[in-house]
Amino acid sequence: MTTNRTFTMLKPDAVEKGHIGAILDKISASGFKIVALKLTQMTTADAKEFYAIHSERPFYGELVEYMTRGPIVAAVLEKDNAVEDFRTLIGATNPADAAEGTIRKLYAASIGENAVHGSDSDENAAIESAFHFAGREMF
Ligand code: IDP
Ligand code: MG
Repeated sequence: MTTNRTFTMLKPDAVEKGHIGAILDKISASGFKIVALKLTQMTTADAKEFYAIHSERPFYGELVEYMTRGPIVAAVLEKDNAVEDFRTLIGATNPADAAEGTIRKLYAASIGENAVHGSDSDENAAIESAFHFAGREMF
């Protein structure tokens, strides 16, 4: 996996509120190329596995419930310095702490329902992309 890619999900709250187009537009306008894209829904087993690193945290059950309650948009994005630049674009986990103009500041309701996911490392970007996409679905 090249190091100029990251993985994102537009989470169920963002999809429910009709923000798919606006968020994808902002991502594109910020210089990211979409190289994989789908509307999908995670099963409970999927969400437990995807967020296994958080299994001991008090919010794990709530997180799995939230992430499985409706469809998400999964995408792989390409740009120089993709992982770090995308984390900057989405803003802090808690939208109350997110910088002005970030996706979470604009579209997230709370620390739990925070509209969007962004990988935290090149290694996790590759793992998370492969979790959601077959090789032939990534361009
Ligand atoms: P990140 O998404 O900014 O990387 P993480 O700490 O990796 O944040 O947490 C993963 C996800 O778990 C968050 O995006 C959010 O949906 C949820 N989460 C994190 N902290 C809390 C919390 O304190 N309460 C409820 N949900 C949380
Ligand atoms: Mg994280």
